[in-house]
Amino acid sequence: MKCRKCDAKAIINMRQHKLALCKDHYPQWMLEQTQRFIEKYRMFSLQERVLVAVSGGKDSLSLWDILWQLGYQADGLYIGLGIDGGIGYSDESHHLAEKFAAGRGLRLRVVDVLETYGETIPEMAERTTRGKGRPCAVCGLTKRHVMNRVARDEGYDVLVTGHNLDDEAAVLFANTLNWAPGYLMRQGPVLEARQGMARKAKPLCRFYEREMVAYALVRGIEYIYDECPHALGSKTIYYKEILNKLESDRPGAKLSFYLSFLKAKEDGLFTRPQQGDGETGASGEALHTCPTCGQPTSAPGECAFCRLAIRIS
Ligand code: Q46
Ligand code: ZN
Ligand code: ZN
Repeated sequence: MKCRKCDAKAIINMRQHKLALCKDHYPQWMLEQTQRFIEKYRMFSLQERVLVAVSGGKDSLSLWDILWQLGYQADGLYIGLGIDGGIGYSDESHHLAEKFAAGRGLRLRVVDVLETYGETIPEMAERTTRGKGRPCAVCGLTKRHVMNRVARDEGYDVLVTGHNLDDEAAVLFANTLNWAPGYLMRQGPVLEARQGMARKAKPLCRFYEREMVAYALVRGIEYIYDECPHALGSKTIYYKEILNKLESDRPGAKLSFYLSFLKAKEDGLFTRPQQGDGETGASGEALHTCPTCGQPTSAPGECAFCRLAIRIS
């Protein structure tokens, strides 16, 4: 198959866009599309300071690469979770993130959870679930807390993550199965800044996972291939498999599921219940401020993270 824009061999065929592109035109198209989404959803401007949450995986490193090429002021944030899983997962992902930043002269901020809070994520999970649960709940809570803290303390205007369309469609699917109105209301390409928290944006939310893999490969980005060992058997992976089946029968199904949701939201399908003047949390409840860390929390008193973490400093 030939590239739509020149005679060279296409490296990717995007059936949902009826578009095949070569190794030169594909990355260029990704840059143009990302810029278009940044503007369309009013994510951030060239004058704003952007913090990219970097895991060492293909999505976050590709996102950082795209923003760097587009001329945004984007620093990276790597959070050392202390996950080994027999493959040295955290060490390897940290090494790749450092290498990526050094190769482009970019600034990578690093927060090591063990150094900062005295325990790795698996240790925190072991203590709090007595070895019974997955570390993902503790991990998600910690990552959100650290990202918000660094964005606020270091004066970033926006925090961006590398969630792609497959991630967003799987989350949407889960939230729809549960009819979780608070989460549905907050899902989207941008979440505005609120009560001491930076704006959040997902510039890759309209790109398929396979498009992200192709971008990383064509740009020669070295990323960690292995998933976090704790992701195995997760519900998200199960939902992704279901959506992949749907997509293979109906190319474009995932994109249309996500875009139709955004359109329905825009048309007012989900409206916020009256809550007075205050901010509300994921389930529509009023927000309070944690007296220890100053981040918003849904109940009065310390937030879930401060209740979880042992403080060593
Ligand atoms: S890193 Fe953390 Fe994920 Fe690993 S422990 Fe679970 S939440 S699976 S995105
Ligand atoms: Zn071409
Ligand atoms: Zn707190």
